[in-house]
Amino acid sequence: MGDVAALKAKVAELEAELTKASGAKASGELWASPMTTCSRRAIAACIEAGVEFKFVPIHLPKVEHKLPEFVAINPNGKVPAWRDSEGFNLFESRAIARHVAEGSSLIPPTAKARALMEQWLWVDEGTFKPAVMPILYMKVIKKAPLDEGKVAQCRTELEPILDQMEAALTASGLDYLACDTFTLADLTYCCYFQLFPPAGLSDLLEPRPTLAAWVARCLARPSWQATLALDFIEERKLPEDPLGREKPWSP
Ligand SMILES: N[C@@H](CCC(=O)N[C@@H](CS)C(=O)NCC(=O)O)C(=O)O
Repeated sequence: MGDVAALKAKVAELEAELTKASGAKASGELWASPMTTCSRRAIAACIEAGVEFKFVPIHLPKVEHKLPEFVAINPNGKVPAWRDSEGFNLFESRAIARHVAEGSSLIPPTAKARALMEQWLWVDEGTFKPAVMPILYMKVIKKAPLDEGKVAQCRTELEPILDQMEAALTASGLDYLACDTFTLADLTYCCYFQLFPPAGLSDLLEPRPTLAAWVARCLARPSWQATLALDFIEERKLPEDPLGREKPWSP
């Protein structure tokens, strides 16, 4: 049994080396607005995976995401979007995160852990996001008129998912959702849990201590903290701006 585990670890190590040696890691431009949940997912994935990327800040209030240059990458006119030097375009934050994560520790080494990662990514898209986003929109992102009935309904939908996460982490005894290291399964939720305090949702973590500890671990990742850092944009002045702007992101 011990031999099998050692062999699997060796296979994973060799696969990682092979990916590295073949230069399979992605590199390209990430067009995104660091203030949005979806963009933050993609930015954090790029940083965590250690890919080489040029950050192209997209100013949503200036409607830069509807410019022809942007729509050429994402016909939906929504951030984030990815383009590489070969003209490969990609949209949808989870697809971008999956692409840049290739060959990094964000993708678990075993088939079962990868399947668990997919499971939690689907839970995110299918149930967590629909339950949490209306609250985040109303209370934090757009500060739209508050519909207390909708908030209550969304909280009711969120609770069983949080219970599932608490139960899964408790049962596995692992630090993270898919395996014992931080993967896309964890990263995908950072953008929501970051906004739990301003959205008045922190009380949902109080009766779920294992989940709360996992949230704290995930949000403390240096990649996540770098994603949140506002001076991130200022530090990355573009020598050549794809949108031809003199000062990208100037207010
Ligand atoms: N499912 C897409 C959603 C993209 C999306 O809705 N982006 C928002 C920001 S989170 C956006 O660009 N909103 C501006 C708009 O719709 O005009 C993804 O994950 O990338």
